[in-house]
Amino acid sequence: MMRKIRLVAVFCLTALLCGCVTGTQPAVGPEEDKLIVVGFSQVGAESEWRVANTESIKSALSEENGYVLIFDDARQEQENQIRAIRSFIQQDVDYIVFSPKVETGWKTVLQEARDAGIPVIMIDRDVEVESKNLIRVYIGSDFHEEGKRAVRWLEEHLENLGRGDEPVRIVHLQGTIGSTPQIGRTRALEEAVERHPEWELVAQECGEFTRAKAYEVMTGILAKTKDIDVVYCENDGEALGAIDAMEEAGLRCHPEDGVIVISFDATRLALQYCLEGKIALDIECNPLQGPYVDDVIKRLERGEAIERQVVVEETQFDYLTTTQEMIDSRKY
Ligand code: GYE
Repeated sequence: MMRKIRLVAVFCLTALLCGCVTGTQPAVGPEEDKLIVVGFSQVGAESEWRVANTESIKSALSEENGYVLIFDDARQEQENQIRAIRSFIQQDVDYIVFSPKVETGWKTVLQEARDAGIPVIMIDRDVEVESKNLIRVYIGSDFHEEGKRAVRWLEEHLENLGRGDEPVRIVHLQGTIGSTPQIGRTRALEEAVERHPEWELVAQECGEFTRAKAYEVMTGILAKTKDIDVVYCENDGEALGAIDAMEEAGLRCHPEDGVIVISFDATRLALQYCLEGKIALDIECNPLQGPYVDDVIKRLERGEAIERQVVVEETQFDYLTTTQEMIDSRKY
């Protein structure tokens, strides 16, 4: 049984060392000599964002910080995630951390974790409402709010250009269909299109959160029309792929006299595009969730009350405010 692995050697050594200094005091308290075992099921490695997210979790849940981390990369397959979670349950880990590919289809396996008494911490993406009572806490972004911020910026930008009442032809590249970021970011755009009779969705297709798929999809869209004002991409990989396709087709991407490209994540490479004006706006989506997970677990270990949702801090960057210093200081 892996639960609460005892570090006997460390305990003895520390006891010995501290014993020399303090004499009669017990060297290590009963709670201080055990590592917390965490099983982490990551959805895949589809984007720069995802890679940064994985690194953040791995470095926060390190052995020096008191953890044993069992990592599993599901390579975008829900089946693999379910299998990994079952194996974590079998190994009787202390906590399960996971980022689900989509919101649906988790009820049975989450119930199994609940029956085994293992708290589940969701990161990045959430599960559908009916499974929410089976998870302890969700750490991530408010994706609908991210989308609303993008739309507000676009409204103001068009106003500033004096194009507030003109027709706006929008191409929408969506992320993995059914994932929380896709649902929230899509909803915000669709609500805005409803509000603005002059806005038209000329295409809405899935770019799977990858540069390659977005390039392919955008190339197909451009074969049908090049009359495009805005491309709303649900992550940076998609924005880069869409820009590749547009430039190849002879279109200029620029917020003032070209196609206005909107993106999410704010990775270093995409911000470089923002600095050049190829991306007009990049809404930050913070992948550095490791410290949040560590904090939540430590608080649960101390028996403290935890809120159901922990929203990570985020900002946004546009072509006018992004600087090289900001890009250089990015961690991802
Ligand atoms: O925006 C994208 C990644 O779930 C928030 O997934 C995450 C999204 C992120 O592949 O780059």
